[in-house]
Amino acid sequence: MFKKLLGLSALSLSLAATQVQADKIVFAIGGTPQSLQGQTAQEFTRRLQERLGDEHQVEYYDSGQLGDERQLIQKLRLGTVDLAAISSIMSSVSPDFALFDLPFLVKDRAHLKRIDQDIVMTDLAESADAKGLHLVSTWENGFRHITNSERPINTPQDLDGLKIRTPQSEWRTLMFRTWGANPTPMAFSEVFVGLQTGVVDGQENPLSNIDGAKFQEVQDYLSLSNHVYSPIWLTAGKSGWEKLPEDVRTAISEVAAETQDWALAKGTELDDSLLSTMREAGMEINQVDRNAFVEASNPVYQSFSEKVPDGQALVDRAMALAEE
Ligand code: EAX
Repeated sequence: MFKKLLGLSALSLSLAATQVQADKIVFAIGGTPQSLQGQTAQEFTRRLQERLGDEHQVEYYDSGQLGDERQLIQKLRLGTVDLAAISSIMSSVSPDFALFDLPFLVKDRAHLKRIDQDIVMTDLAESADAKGLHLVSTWENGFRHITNSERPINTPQDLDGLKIRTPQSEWRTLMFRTWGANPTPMAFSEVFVGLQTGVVDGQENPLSNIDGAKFQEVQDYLSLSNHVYSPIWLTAGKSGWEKLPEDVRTAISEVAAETQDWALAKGTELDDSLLSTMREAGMEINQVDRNAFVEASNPVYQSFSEKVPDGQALVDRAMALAEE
């Protein structure tokens, strides 16, 4: 009798254990909680948890606690992380994502939404799929600007010799090398100390990432360049995604799409309000000479059309979507 009971409870315990494991959805980002990607990820987590109810538990980690974006991609493929937000380094997964590393291509958020619908969720999602990743939704990192500790950047010549930290993306380093800077790729979590100790002179990020990581405390100049619009993709590992129950996949996809609208609206609002935050922090702010930068950017477009299969066609399609 006792033996039987013991056997039963051991069985139900192990069943419960598998169940808890199967129903946990691990979600991680590299950014800080205050950044737009952090706020978006929290909003998504809250909405998804509400939608899924008690049977599933969304476990959320930020600030690179589960690894930087490069490591998160590995973990998505291994299935130890279910969902992650991946930004600029998607171009290292598949080069067509470097479409977002073409300077001044994305005009505004309305243009972005059309590119998302007609190019990202079709062509780029297919490329990601071939590399073992499932693209769930395009969220916002934001329009990027340049900060540094030496001087205002007006033209590419002003970048001459400056060590500018970039994400670990060969396209972003190409862009900054083309403009005359000395690009230094490193993980986001190392940037504050890099700027503080002078290992690098500057960096480039959207205002919400700058504020989220408090770069204004260690940088004197903010040059508004809007050089690229940087999306952040909610991504799953392909095989992990296929193993999720269908209702969970639907819930994730629908909640992620709603969260995209939230993120774009929030991004618009932050672009405005964070300028005052930067000014109040004592940064000297200027607008770059956009035409000078556009003129200096041709080699990046050239390289994209040479190196990326159907690259020129992608650029033409993206540009045509600006007109609507
Ligand atoms: O979490 O590495 C970067 O600069 C990216 O903007 C990243 O998304 C920050």
